[in-house]
Amino acid sequence: MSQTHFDALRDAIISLNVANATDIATKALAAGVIPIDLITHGIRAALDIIGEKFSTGDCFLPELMLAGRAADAAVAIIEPAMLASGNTAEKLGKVVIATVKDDLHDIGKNIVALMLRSAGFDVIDLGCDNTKEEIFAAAEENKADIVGLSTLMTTSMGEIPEFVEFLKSEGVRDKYKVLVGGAPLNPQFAVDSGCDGFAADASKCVEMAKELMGIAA
Ligand code: B12
Repeated sequence: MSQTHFDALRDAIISLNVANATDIATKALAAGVIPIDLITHGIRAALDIIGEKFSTGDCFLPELMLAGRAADAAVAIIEPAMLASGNTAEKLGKVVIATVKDDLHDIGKNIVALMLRSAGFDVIDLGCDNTKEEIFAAAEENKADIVGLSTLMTTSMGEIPEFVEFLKSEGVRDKYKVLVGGAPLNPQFAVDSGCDGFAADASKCVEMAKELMGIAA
């Protein structure tokens, strides 16, 4: 049953149809589809297909932008349902989250921020294209427990080990847990970069953030 909604949302985004994407997201929620499943199996599935088409030259930047817009519109519909289903009373810890320098991809990072908020974390979202100095300043200012870093581009991955090195040079490496994610990353990259954790999606990010805070699942 849910599969029909996932497929419809995926197809609306692939067809770059913002109105259909929001309409289908609204109807799916009304039919009782679980919000995060709609994001994973509808929105992320669609963007993976568009990304593949882009890399094979079967679609171009305008299509990428329109697909991103349709995905954002669907996430905006799903967001209140996710927050409503969450445990927002108890604060589990403070997370400063950011997409790294030179990277403008934020759809996945926004979903991660949303899931963390809905799980009960306080989240300060710095948006895209943040230097390590900006991220560090925000972590200090907000007394963060966890710094979440996102990147979707191989060309920006190097910002992550650089951030960890920067923490070391400031003598505060152990003050923060560094949790990373984004399509080109993997657990080994996180280990090699000196991070504390990697998560492949928003649900796993919540599990990992709880683990880093010493909270039992
Ligand atoms: C949509 C999109 C865009 C949109 C972004 C809109 C936006 N507001 O984000 C626009 C059109 C702006 C764009 C631009 C570009 N893009 Co683009 N884009 C994509 C696309 C199709 C989808 C990304 C996405 O949103 N996925 C859906 C979300 C839900 O998934 P996600 O981001 O992976 O996030 C999940 C997990 O990774 C994880 N996660 C994410 N962040 C974090 C953080 C933490 C802390 C944790 C724990 C977990 C976590 O949880 C998330 C939720 O489950 C990808 C292809 C792809 N399959 O990823 C290409 C892709 C990333 N883009 C690519 C490219 C090349 C570009 C451009 C350079 C194109 C150009 N010629 O200009 C520019 C770069 C601009 C820049 N400087 O950043 C390449 C990157 C290749 C590479 N070398 O790495 C990709 C892979 C396409 C491809 N196959 O070639 N893009």
